[in-house]
Amino acid sequence: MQFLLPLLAAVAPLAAAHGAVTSYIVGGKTYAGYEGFSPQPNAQIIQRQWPDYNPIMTVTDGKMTCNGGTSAPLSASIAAGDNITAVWKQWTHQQGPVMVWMYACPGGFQGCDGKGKGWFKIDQMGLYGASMNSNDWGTGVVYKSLKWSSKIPASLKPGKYLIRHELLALHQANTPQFYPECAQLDVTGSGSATPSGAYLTSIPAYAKQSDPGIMVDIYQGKATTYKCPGPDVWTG
Ligand SMILES: *[C@@H]1O[C@H](CO)[C@@H](O)[C@H](O)[C@H]1NC(C)=O
Ligand SMILES: [Cu+2]
Repeated sequence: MQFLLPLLAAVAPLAAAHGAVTSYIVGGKTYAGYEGFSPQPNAQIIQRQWPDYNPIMTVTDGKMTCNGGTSAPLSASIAAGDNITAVWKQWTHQQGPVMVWMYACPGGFQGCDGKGKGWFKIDQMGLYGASMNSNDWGTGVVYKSLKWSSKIPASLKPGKYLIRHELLALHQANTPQFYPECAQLDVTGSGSATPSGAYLTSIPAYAKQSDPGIMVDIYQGKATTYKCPGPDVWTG
C-alpha cells in the first residue's frame, strides 16, 4: 500500500505499490504502454513514458500533465464513438474517482506538451454508492477489473489527441494522491464538434488543492455525496 514500514521498504521494490496504465485496447487490438520505472529509448509504444508511478500529491505539480512523460513514437487509431480500454497491471486503492481526459494536438504529437486551457473530460466515475467510506468508487472498479473503458465522443472532430487516465486516490484523509498517464490517439470520423470553454481547463491545476473533491476526509461520515473535481464531462 502507500506507506510501507521502513523494514519492508528496504526489501520491497518500489514498483510493488500503486499502479499505472500499462496498455490500451482499441477495437480488439492491444497497444503496449510503458511498464518500467526507467524510460526506454525507442520503446515502440503509444503511451508517454513516465519516470515512476509514485503518488503525485498536489494538483499543481508539473507531473500532473502526463506523469512527467513527453512524447511517444506511436499512436492508436480510433473512430469517434468507439471505446478505448485502459489496462493496469496492478492497482492498490479503492477510494476515489477515475477521470478520463483528452487534449487536442493539432500540430502533431512531438511538440504537444499539454499546456494551456485545452483539456476536457470525456468520462468519469466518482462515488456510486451511499458511503464515501466504502469501495463504491471508480477506482474501486479499477481495483477489481484492472480495466477502464471510455467512449470517445461520437461527434468529436477528427485529429490527434492525447488521452489521459487519472486515478485520484482518497484513502488517506486530506492527503490526495494522483496517478495520471497519457497515450496518443488518432481520432477518425466525420464529426466536427469541440468542447466549449466551460468544459476546458488546464493541467496541472484543473482545480484548487482545497477543492472538496480533492481535499477530503472520506472517513468523516458527514458528506454523503461526492463531486469529482474539475469541469463536467463533455459527451459531444
Ligand atoms: C464504453 O464506454 C462507456 C463509458 O464511456 C461505458 O459506459 C460502456 O460500458 C463502454 N462499452 C463497452 C462495450 O465497454
Ligand atoms: Cu499507492
